[in-house]
Amino acid sequence: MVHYKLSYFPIRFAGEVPRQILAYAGQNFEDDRIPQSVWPTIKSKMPFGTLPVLYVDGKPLGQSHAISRYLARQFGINGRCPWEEAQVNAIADQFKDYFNEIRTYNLVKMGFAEGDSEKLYADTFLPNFKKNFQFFTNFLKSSGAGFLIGDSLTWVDLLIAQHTSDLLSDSGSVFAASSSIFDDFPELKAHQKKIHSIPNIKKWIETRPATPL
Ligand SMILES: N[C@@H](CCC(=O)N[C@@H](CS)C(=O)NCC(=O)O)C(=O)O
Repeated sequence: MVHYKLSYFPIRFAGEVPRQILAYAGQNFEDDRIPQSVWPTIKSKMPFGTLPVLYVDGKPLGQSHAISRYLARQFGINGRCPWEEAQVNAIADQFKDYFNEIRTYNLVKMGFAEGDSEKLYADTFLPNFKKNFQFFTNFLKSSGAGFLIGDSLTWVDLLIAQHTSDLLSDSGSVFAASSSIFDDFPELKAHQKKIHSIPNIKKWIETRPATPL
């Protein structure tokens, strides 16, 4: 049997989707949560000097989206054909662009940078949130099955649903925003409920360590 170890900091953020894919697949895996105090001693041993890193029978793989794609392909949630795979990749890349656009806001919310979080919320977060959630809504409408791509779960459903959940703060997130921002995006709210009701995902969310981000 393959041994999976997912090393990341003791937060959800970039480690959470790989963990959820493994949980969805019913895989036993080592949920390795590295304290900040230990990080400087092991940073240089990582493929890109960052976390998360997935170890597959001891072999390391860096970059969160590469990890998610690899695991999703192993467990059948990477899209059902090359076209769907490409669409899944497009959403993942767009999400990365969105996160780059709101990076300063996120850094301030996480306490890693100084700044006026209310101004950043209004000027940086909100316009980018609206722009991107409209894109995601278009994909949901086009699928018609409650998933972003095709008529079954893909890993980008986990990616977007966790972000929605963080914004809605049903997991006590530092990223909690006013729930009224979803007034124009009811499809995304319904999507989050649907994805987080999948039995293995629901169980994971109920039993994972509670963290603020
Ligand atoms: N593009 C990379 C970014 C990785 C990254 O920046 N990880 C952060 C945590 S979210 C990290 O390792 N920070 C510690 C450091 O750079 O020393 C990915 O998605 O895996």
